[in-house]
Amino acid sequence: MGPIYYKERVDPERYLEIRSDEREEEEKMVVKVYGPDYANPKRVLVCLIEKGVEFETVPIDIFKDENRSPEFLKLQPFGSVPVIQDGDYTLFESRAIARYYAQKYKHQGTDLLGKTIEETGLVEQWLEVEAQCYSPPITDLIYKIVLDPIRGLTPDPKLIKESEDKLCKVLDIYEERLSKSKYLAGDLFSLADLSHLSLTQYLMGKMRKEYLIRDRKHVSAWWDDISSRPSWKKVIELWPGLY
Ligand SMILES: N[C@@H](CCC(=O)N[C@@H](CS)C(=O)NCC(=O)O)C(=O)O
Repeated sequence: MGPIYYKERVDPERYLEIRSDEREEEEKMVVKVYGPDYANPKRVLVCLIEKGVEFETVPIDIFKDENRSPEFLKLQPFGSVPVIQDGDYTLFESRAIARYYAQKYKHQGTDLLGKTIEETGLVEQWLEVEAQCYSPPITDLIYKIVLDPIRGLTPDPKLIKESEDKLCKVLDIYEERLSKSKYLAGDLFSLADLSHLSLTQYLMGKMRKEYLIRDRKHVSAWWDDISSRPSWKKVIELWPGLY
């Protein structure tokens, strides 16, 4: 799919009011998100939609090594997506980008960081849990079950089982936590919950591992809640990717 210019929340009347040269200048400033078809970039897309920030997408095909081109490596020296360009400002690492926009537009769209520093502390705690404990085993599963076969590699069932066991231990802790609070950081839907959407969606789709979520009553209710947000539905409608 080619680039998508996402500006649903912008009032179209406002565009009629500004002169076309100003409009051109404004469009140059629209946030560019590279690699919308993959899971980690979707963390950024859903965050931008929740915050009501306009953006456009730049497709990058990692199966054709477009992420290894010299131009792309100038933006992201490690060769992975996402990267954003916001005017002259470039940023990579999906969670850093999501934190940046949650903070930059703290008072616009959904507040994803909490009202007090204590709430923000809990949001940060669960964001770290997502990055350090949840993401590694689920990413291993995605590589073994979805991505490696596309590259012609045969998955090893023993390694799949090991990653699944690791993920189960993390999900058991989530089940306990979510039996006590609606969302990970408390009563608010936050960046911590949002950050789980893009990888968890894989379990529910092509990987056929939805039982990992459905076998846990509170995790299952939490997933139904966060994945039915209009922002996430929009992301998977516009960029279905490999789900
Ligand atoms: N920690 C990084 C991970 C980025 C990442 O692994 N992106 C994948 C796509 S979801 C990618 O670019 N893979 C291709 C590669 O690294 O060669 C982030 O959150 O932005």
